[in-house]
Amino acid sequence: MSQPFVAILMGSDSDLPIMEAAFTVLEKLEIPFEAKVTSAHRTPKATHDYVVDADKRGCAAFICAAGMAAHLAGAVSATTLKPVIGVPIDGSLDGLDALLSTVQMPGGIPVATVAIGKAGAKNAAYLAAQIIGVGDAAMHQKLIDERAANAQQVQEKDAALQE
Ligand code: RP5
Repeated sequence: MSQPFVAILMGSDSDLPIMEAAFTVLEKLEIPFEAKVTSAHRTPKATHDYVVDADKRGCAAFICAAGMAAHLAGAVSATTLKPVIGVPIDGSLDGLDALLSTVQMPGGIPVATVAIGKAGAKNAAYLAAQIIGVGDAAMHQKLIDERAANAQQVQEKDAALQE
């Protein structure tokens, strides 16, 4: 079987500039990923077929970004038992419409919904890394090291402030 990877789905190429924040984190952690523009509404069959295929090829987690009536993460979750992380995109109404569309899933079909926009894109990648880290000691250690480095940065900034 091929190496586990993360699949990043976007409802539109207009979501790409936001989702680049997820690409950066996955690249830093050396996690293979695929990025695909596919829509729950505009290309429902292609979305379904991609998810079924990615699932079979060893996708460890799906990250789905969509704005407005953001049903992509929900549609993906309906198709797979792999973890699905939803990133609401601000396409209208400050992204609140997308947040609610992504988070309000019926029982049994979960979507782990992160913050609206770039902060969410970044955390979606970290959450996918943590999911992989459950069964991968090397990934788990990378995340421990990264948190330690982040903590050290905060302490250094505070130390500079106290001077
Ligand atoms: C959603 O509608 C997409 O995910 C995007 O966030 C939003 C607008 O799409 P475009 O009209 O820019 O293609 O489906």
